[in-house]
Amino acid sequence: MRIDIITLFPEMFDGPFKHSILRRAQEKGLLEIHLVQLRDYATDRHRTVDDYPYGGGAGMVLMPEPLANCLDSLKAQRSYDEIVYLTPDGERLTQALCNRLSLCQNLILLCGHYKGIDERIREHYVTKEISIGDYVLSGGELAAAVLVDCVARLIPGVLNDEESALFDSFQDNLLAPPVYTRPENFRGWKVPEVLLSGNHKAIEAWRLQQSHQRTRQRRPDLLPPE
Ligand code: 6GU
Repeated sequence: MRIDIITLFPEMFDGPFKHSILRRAQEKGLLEIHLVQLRDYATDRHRTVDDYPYGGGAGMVLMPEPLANCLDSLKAQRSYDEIVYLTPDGERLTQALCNRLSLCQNLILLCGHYKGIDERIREHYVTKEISIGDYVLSGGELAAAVLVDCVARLIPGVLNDEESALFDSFQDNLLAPPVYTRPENFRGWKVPEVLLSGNHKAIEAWRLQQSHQRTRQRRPDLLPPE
């Protein structure tokens, strides 16, 4: 998968993609991330990318021309499955949406800032608008990093068997069960007996029961209506 991230702050991505699973995905050639500096597509000598909103009000708006030039340039080089705009008024990012996005070959992630981007770019270029939750970030960059992480680990070949996403929280609308490692007795706090039993059927049943109990207690909204 190739992901082009359009941003005014490419340095914000210096950390998140250089470690662990995302790093390995890139080293294996399964994921290619390109950071595109929007300012390079400005057309005046001050390299201006934002302007005051028509009708007044606080904050600046990203101008349509640099955005359109940038998007045209990318679209001329390859075709994209989706042009995603990260915005708090978008569709909520869920595991189901991540699963769908992980099947894409080429994605553009467009990070807004200030009061957002000119509406005409949303109407004429953007194919999907995504929010990562009901709170407001200063810009789309952190949301884009979250999306890349969630999607990349679902690309076939990125996770090994031990890391398999099949048992993650949300993969079947259930929260994951608790996990334990050595020692068996830590400060008198014991690991549940069944996990030491070697009885794989009993362990599976316990994990499923714990998943249901956790989901009922913490996220009843995930369960089907009774
Ligand atoms: Cl995608 N962008 C911003 N600025 N804030 C957010 C968000 C996105 N998702 C949740 N809050």
